[in-house]
Amino acid sequence: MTGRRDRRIVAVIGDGAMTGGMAYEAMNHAGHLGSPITVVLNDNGMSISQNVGAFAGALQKARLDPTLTKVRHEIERGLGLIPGMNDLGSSLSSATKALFVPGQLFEALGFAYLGPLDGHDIKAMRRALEKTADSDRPVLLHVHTDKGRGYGPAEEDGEAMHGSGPFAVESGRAAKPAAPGPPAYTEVFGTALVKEAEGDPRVVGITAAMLKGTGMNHMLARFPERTYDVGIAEQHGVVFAGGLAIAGYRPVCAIYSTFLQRAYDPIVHDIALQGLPVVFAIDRGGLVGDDGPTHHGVFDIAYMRSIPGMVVMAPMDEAELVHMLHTALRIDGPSAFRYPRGAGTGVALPDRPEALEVGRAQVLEDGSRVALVGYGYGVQVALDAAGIVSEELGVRPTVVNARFAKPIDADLLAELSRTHDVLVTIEDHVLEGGFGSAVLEVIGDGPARVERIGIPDEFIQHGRRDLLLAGAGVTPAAAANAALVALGARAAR
Ligand SMILES: Cc1ncc(C[n+]2csc(CCOP(=O)(O)OP(=O)(O)O)c2C)c(N)n1
Repeated sequence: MTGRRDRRIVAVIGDGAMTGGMAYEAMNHAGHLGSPITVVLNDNGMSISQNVGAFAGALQKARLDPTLTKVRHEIERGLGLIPGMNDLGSSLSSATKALFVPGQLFEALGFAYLGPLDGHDIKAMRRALEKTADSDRPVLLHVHTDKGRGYGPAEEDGEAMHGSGPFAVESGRAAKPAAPGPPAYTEVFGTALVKEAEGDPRVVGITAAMLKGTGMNHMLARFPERTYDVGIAEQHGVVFAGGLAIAGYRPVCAIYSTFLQRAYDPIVHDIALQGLPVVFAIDRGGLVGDDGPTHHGVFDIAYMRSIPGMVVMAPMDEAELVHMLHTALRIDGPSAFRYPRGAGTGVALPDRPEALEVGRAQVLEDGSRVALVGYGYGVQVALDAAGIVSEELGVRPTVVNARFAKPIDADLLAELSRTHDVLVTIEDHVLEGGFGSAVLEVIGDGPARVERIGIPDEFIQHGRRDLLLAGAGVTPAAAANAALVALGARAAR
């Protein structure tokens, strides 16, 4: 027999995480295998915001039920007396079990259910964990905790403190008050969506447990009946959007780039294959900074543009984000636009959104020899790189806002390739399969030479966004250098 069998596996899951389907897939499997695993359900009633869903509702009811509190105390006392969890299962009368619906669900999945216990009672927790260690079958230990327990400001506002920047310990307030500046892309999206929804009753918003994070809180405040938080269930959220689209709605799914990865299959099968007009507002496209490798959104161009019929775009600034949402809602099929974390560029927002011509790039500066073609955030890099190139070369380069990765503006790219010596693509996305790859597919054979600026084929760690971008070589200096070296105007370093 290989593998270690002398250890008991303990998995800890939050009640928020329990809204994701994979939790049930795993429990269904463990219950079938009968594996002696302990699952600790850390139930604090909170996801990032208040937890949502029918199951969360049942947990909440259990939390408030005084009879249950009494039963819980009896269970805790009983724990000291009963040698194995198997016995415990049968020692609870069916009437007691019926009091607790979530418990029944776990029992049906093959788990012995134990709880709810006070997760802050260390002694009771130790006893419970020791007891479950003796059991020869799966056990679910349900514990109640308070989010932020032990630290006043976090107890008061668990949501705000879920993921915080540096703060003053005494007050819990941000160490540095937010500097006034341009609004975040997320906020611009949230308010633009409300405006679109005001003009079109078919528009509905969907978020997966990220109401504030995606700006969908604006939609919830204005149109609660047209806003859906599906929980940490991106896969379901996308299929749900498909259903709404079939029913004649115009669903807008606002999901972070990294979290949308787990909905890839429904995007392909349930949306694109059906040609449904679902809009994917992909927030946190690019490197996100401090949240690190799990949260960088650097694969979405590749995974979206490989899908037939998908329109894939990225705005160069927050004003264009407003236009792209408007454009997406007018496309008779699936579409997506990605935008970065953080503040916009500070441009004025349009009074009236316009529908962009699908598949058309925008020439921002008409120059020669070098064409800097940016996609999304890459356009800002291209604009700055243009200054460096023109200073060193004495010639103004062309700067293009690509807008679309799919359908890509093949006509313009072919013309740029004919009329320039070097074309540099710039994106904050992995080079493999990204925007630059799309350009190579169209004009890889020349005549212009194509250089690509983007994130290398490795996982990027956490850190300040500007430092990470510099480390990855997605900077004006790197883009200008690529152009100048390719032209022979600078020696390769
Ligand atoms: C797939 C996915 N979707 C959304 C998020 C964002 N997210 C991070 S923590 C969190 C809430 C988790 O709540 P819970 O599991 O109850 O843990 P708690 O923080 O309350 O202990 C969410 C929605 C994520 N990390 N992953």
